[in-house]
Amino acid sequence: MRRYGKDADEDDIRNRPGRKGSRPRTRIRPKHEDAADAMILTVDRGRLTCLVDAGTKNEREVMAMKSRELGRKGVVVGDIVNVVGDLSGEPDTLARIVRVEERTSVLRRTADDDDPYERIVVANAQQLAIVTALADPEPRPRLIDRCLVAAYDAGMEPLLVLTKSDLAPAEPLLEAYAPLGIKYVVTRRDDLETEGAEAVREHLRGQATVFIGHSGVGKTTLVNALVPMHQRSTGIVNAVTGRGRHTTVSALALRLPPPPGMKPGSKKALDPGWVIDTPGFRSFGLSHIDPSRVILAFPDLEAGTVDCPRACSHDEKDCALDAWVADGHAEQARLYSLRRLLSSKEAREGD
Ligand SMILES: Nc1nc2c(ncn2[C@@H]2O[C@H](COP(=O)(O)OP(=O)(O)OP(=O)(O)O)[C@@H](O)[C@H]2O)c(=O)[nH]1
Ligand SMILES: [Mg+2]
Ligand SMILES: [Zn+2]
Repeated sequence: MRRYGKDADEDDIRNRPGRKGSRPRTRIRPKHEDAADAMILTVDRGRLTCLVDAGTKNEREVMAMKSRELGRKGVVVGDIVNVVGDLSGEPDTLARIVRVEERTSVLRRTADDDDPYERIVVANAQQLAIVTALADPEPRPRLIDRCLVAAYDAGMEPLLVLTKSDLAPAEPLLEAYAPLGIKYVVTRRDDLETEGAEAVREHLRGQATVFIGHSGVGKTTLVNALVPMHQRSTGIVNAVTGRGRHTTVSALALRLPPPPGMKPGSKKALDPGWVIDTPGFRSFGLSHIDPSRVILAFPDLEAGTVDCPRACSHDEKDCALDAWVADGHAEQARLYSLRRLLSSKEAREGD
């Protein structure tokens, strides 16, 4: 059963005692008339940083905690919430989150494929930047495939970000992903200090993009270059062990600077886009993926599924896509790519 998503708002819908049957179940809305809308920027052990009055001259960060009435409902980075209480944003104040707005997208992962516990990584983002180093650490195509499946499942647009191009060429990987037609950008650290960052920002304007990927691929390096006024620490060498240690431990949303030549505060500059840095992972569990949602990312193949058996996984003997593609209705390479993604759940991640 899905823990989140469309049905998650049940907390907000209650039967009013004594009125059963006389009225339809309604949402109890203005209980908190002084509530303000806010966006969650980061979550740190029960303390949530909220952006209040976003885009106005009163914009400020307010610390808050979940109120009891939210129950076990999670609040994650990117959530739009209602906050009440001390909204001054002064040091040592704490507001309360009383409501979470319905999410437009939810990026989920589990620790591994058998893990029943879904963790929501980020809510309401439109784009998923899958960050892969071309070397150090070596690219892991299976991991990229899994992240792609997660993006399609979440209804997010994938963007392939290939980092460390000073260490290895991007062409072999790009060739492997060409049939999928995914947007991509290739980066190197030295370039990011000059025009490289703006080239990446062009893919990010006007939407919220989550940066995910294996630890050490350079997500934070990238985000720091994209949002130069905010510097998070990147992989540093641990003085005691002498080994590399990367420091990102929680997701954080940052607003991009306005495009060059655009005055801050001008209307268009209000939504220059958001980037969300996340902690690195070793694996990306996909216990919850629905093949029928993955195929939505392959509109050219969708028509070929009408003759499939019921609940076809599109990766089985009786799947109608083989004959349909053999008849020349779509590119064979597209079907290979779809099958590769669908089987990434079963395959071991190491290859
Ligand atoms: N050679 C090279 N090194 C890079 C490049 N980008 C980042 N690095 C280095 O890679 C290391 C890891 O970078 P981070 O930005 O901390 O990686 P991360 O993906 O945020 O890692 P986690 O927070 O652990 O997930 C750092 O030492 C960076 O300086 C690049 O383009 N080329
Ligand atoms: Mg990091
Ligand atoms: Zn099928």
